[in-house]
Amino acid sequence: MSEDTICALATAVGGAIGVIRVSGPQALTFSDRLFRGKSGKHLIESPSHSVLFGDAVDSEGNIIDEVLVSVFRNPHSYTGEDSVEFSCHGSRYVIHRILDTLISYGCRQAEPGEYTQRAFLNGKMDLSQAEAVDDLIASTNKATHRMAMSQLRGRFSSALGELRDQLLHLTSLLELELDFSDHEDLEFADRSELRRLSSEVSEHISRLTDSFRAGKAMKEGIPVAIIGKTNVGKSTLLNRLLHDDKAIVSDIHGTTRDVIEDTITIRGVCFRFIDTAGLRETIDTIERLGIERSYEKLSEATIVIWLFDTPPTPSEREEMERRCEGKALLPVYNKVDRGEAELWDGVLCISAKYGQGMDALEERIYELADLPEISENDVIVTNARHYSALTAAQEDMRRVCEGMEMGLSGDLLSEDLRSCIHHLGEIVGGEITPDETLGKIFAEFCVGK
Ligand SMILES: Nc1nc2c(ncn2[C@@H]2O[C@H](COP(=O)(O)OP(=O)(O)OP(=O)(O)O)[C@@H](O)[C@H]2O)c(=O)[nH]1
Ligand SMILES: [Mg+2]
Repeated sequence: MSEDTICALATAVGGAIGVIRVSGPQALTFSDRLFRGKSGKHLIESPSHSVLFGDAVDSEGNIIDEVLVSVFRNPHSYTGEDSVEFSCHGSRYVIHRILDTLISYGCRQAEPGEYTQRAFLNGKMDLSQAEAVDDLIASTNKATHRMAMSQLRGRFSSALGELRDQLLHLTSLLELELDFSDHEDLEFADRSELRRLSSEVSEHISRLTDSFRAGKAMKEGIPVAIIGKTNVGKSTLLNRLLHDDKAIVSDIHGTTRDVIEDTITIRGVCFRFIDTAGLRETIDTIERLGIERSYEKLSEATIVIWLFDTPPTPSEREEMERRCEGKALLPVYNKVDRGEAELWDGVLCISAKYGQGMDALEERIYELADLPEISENDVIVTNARHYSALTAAQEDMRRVCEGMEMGLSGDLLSEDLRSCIHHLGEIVGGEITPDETLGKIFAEFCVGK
């Protein structure tokens, strides 16, 4: 348990109400000095989960604000420590006076994520759940919300727990085999069961690792690049999709020179649309750099909208298909309002300027994303730290399986198994998680969470 008591504003500045959190061994004592209850009741006498109404007063007895105070007693609080939450009015001035008073009594301003870090250190949640708190705060749509909730509720942790159990079972079977091997008259234990178990574990880890592609895409937005020649209407389309005048539009060829991107949600899925510099031969250095970036963005995209306003030649088509190998390529004819739709049988026709065909385009984009429908029970890896630990664990298991095939001795196999257990343990924050790792994880959080 931490020795110092921390305080911070947990809500955003500027709302009607501000919530100030206090947590630590002296949370009740410090808060009680600041609080004058209408009923005359003191916070230190209040049971856990009670709410009191009264005044917040400074050290000289001046009333700062009327407040509602919630009391949570160790261990029944978010952090697992004694905690108090003041709901005051959202004035910046009021909030600062309350925080200053608490600090003058001995509280310390909390670091980013320090409440959640304490919750983790006090065993209220494991590391992956703590990280899910941050994801939940950042969630902007159904998919990211579901993934964060599933992780917060420990679905991922329990999947990892199951894997750990299987790995421990494997290790114990190997140890048994080692014990037997001391007796020369006994044969090696049957390895087919070991092999079956190993490949089961290995497959399970691979499934988790594979889910990262979708998880990452859903969290950061599925990248959709808008590519095409100059002046075909790429920036107009971006603006139309975003419902915003984000990119400059003009009839001058080569208007867009840098990459412009932003995210929107289509049917609950986050897409990141990327407008790029139009493709053409040019001697302009800046424009050429822009075009190079267009190709870079194209290579990062999952879906490529290839926009044109005149028919592409077969060789242009070939070139685009070559560049988009492994991606979803969506050819789209723009400026259909000019009335040439009949030329474009089978091609999606839109008018970015006037909005024709946009519903069909969004529908196609959604289909091409080809995302699995996720429920709160699905385990999808969304965090790069988890992914790299899983990749390491997968590599350990590959060696185990290979070793089994080659008939390696049990002690060599156990080493890789232990390494695998260790890598999986890193995700939930095993017995020893270095301070540096924790520092990095929680530094990403906001203050007050
Ligand atoms: N008629 C018509 N004109 C359009 C449409 N979409 C875009 N335009 C016009 O086409 C011109 C070029 O549009 P932009 O969006 O700047 O084209 P771009 O592809 O981003 O061009 P660069 O940035 O130069 O590569 C502008 O004058 C737009 O108003 C459309 O659907 N119909
Ligand atoms: Mg443009």
